[in-house]
Amino acid sequence: MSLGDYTPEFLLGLYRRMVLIRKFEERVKFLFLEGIMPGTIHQYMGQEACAVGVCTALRDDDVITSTHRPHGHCIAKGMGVGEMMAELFGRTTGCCKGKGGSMHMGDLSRGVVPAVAIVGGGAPIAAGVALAFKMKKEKRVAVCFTGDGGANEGAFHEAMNMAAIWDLPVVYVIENNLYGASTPVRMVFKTETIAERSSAYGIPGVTIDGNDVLGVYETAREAVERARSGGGPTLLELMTYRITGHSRRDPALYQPEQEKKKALENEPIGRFARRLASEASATREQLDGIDKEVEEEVEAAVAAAMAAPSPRPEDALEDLFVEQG
Ligand SMILES: Cc1ncc(C[n+]2csc(CCOP(=O)(O)OP(=O)(O)O)c2C)c(N)n1
Ligand SMILES: [Mg+2]
Repeated sequence: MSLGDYTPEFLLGLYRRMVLIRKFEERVKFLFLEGIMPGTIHQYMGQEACAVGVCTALRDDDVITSTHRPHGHCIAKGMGVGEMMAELFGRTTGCCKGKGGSMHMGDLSRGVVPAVAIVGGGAPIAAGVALAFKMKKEKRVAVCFTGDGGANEGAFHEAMNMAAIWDLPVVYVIENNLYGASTPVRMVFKTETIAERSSAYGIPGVTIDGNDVLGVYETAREAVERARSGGGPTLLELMTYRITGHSRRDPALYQPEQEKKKALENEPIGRFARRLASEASATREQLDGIDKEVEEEVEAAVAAAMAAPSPRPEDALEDLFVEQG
């Protein structure tokens, strides 16, 4: 479909959410490098179209599982940057009251299962969430985000097989950013694509451009509708690129210069902005206005997080168990 098939509000909404992820990540990177923010971090720059495209195809009551690289998924599913920034600072106003940090970011009220940093670990959890929806006859959908590395984990295959035989309402999204940490995908996959493995489970699978936010949205919408209407799981491989290191101190010297240069030209936000402007769906001033608003939102989140209290030692044992009603 062309841009003309969508309202300007919808298109600018996609743009805004991608920019919010990028500006959040860029600010966080500097806070870390300045030594102001504790812990370690895996950042999402360059992959924004994957999270935003997929999550825009979801309802608020649908549920996602995430990875060690969760910030983009959380923002795309509707979590606020305030509760996320506070979580990164380890403050009580954070989404996990400051006890989870980057790699356990999540908020069930927004449909985000707190992230699991075990590579591939979200796959069986998403199958379980989808099985619960099916057993309760709720028309809700689970989405598992994972990386190319996650797709080579044993748990991933078990989950895919179970999801397939039980026609579970789940979509498996592989963000193929060409590297698992520093390992290039070509060294660890014998197949041309990862999606072609879907035939082994008897489910549909497709590989698409993961830096085209509208294309991701449209393909995800089909997969989500198939899942919601009882058609079972889909394997969706999104081709993308991490335009930052694997974790915060990684200079990514293993990424060839030419490859990085091409990836920067193809990064999803600039690409979508150019398309919006050239097809007259938005003016440069509108886009600049959004960029500025988003910067202010992120700055306000930093200020609020830094002013918030840290958890008390005596609170350490709270929130460990959930009472079942
Ligand atoms: C089971 C397991 N093995 C190894 C690690 C260490 N580790 C963290 S991220 C990562 C690479 C994951 O690559 P991929 O799934 O492609 O995700 P990306 O980092 O590219 O987003 C590794 C090996 C881990 N967290 N869990
Ligand atoms: Mg990867």
